Amino acid sequence: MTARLEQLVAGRWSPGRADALRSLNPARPASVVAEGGGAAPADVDAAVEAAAAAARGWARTPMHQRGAVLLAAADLVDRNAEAWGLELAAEEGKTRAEGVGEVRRAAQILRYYGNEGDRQAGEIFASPRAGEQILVTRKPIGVIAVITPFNFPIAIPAWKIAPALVYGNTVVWKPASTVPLLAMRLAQALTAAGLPPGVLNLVIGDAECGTAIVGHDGIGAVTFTGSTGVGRRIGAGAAARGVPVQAEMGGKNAALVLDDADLDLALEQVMLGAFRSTGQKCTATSRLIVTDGIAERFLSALADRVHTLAVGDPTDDATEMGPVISGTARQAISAGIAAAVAQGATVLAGGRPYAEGPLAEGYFVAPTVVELASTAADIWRYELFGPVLAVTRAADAEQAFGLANDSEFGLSAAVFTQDLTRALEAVEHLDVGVLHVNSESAGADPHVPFGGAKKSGLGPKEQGAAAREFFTHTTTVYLRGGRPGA
Ligand code: UN1
Repeated sequence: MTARLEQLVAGRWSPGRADALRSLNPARPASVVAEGGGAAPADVDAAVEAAAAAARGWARTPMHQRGAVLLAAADLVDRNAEAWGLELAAEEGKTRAEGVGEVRRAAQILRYYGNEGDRQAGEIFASPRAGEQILVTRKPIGVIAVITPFNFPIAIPAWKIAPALVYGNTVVWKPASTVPLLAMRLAQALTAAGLPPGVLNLVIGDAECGTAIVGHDGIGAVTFTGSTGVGRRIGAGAAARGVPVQAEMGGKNAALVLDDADLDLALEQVMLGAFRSTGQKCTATSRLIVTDGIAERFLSALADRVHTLAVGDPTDDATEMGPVISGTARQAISAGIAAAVAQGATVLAGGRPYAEGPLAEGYFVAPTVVELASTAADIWRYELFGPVLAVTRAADAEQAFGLANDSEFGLSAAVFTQDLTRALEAVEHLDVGVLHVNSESAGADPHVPFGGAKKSGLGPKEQGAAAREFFTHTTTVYLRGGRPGA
């Protein structure tokens, strides 16, 4: 059954005034998941106006009360986890188990920020002057533009919208147009939880609609997760207008399997890092560096495991990996694999398109492992955002660290070793925003900073206390009593 795609502006749900948008099931593209009018420029204007009109009242609402709305929404999201997780699998293509897990994760994020009122709200410093204290208080920015990607259709929106709201901002949110149903689910939960009209506005539209939002005069800050190209364009445009930006962009994340690793553990974790969510995570493992002592053994076990990975309809419980998001994505990833082979890579597993049957009809890409002839290959540098792992060998740990750092990106990495000294060297040498020791390169908890080093991101990090940096500004108050000498 096709869901009705609607916009939420000023507390009212209605179809947008632009051409119809539809989201498809990437495993069976003939089946339409949601359909309805996309957002037109007039819808964007109305959404920004509504958010601006709601800003003052929401900013004055006590933080505990704002948090209570998030906590109530978290309960609703949790209660619907099974149903919405299944919808997520059908609309985005990750497996049902991952879909349900993601919906629960969204609830966990809402809960974390829902409790923000119980935490420290600012700081007090001593003053060099008698009778004075210096307070640093936090205030909301105003209207935040939230632009979210397809790959975590409910968790990433939650981790941007929840802090934006709890710190007193209002929001105009544009999700990826491939996943409108899950966006509507989150907005429905927040509305049903008691969010006042206009505090959250959902506009679902094309890239032009996104450009209209981030370039709108009424926007006070932009938070974005998505491709490097789009993130940099948003950053440049916003900087020219003096608008702060938080952009979470590319990764080319390495897993390093060193000679002393527990190979069974490393194999299981590399599989998860590379192929969960069909490799469509900015934190996915897309490069694998193995040291010579274990290279043969590890790569042959990896190829065997990849060959048996169950690829299919993500709503089927036996499936371990679903499709990629679209035909365009399938084509770009397949072209990336072909280019790697043309540049001398050896295919250890996968590598070929599905020629017939349901896997050829859906947007499926075979889980693929290629061993590179040289790290000059494009696949070593450019993110494919799909189930493709590029492998190279290193003589020792030191060379492995150097190879891992050989990237303009520095989002996450995973290192597998049982040697504490090596693990500490990895912490020191690897230039990344998130480092996993003996676990896969993806995964992030809501109470700690998330974001990349080098060119993976712009602006303050996300999550935990880091989110407060972005979603508030400070007022430094030199506070003295009114009576002279007192
Ligand atoms: C995770 O590693 O679980 O777009 C989260 C992404 C990241 C989130 C990754 N911003 O994939």
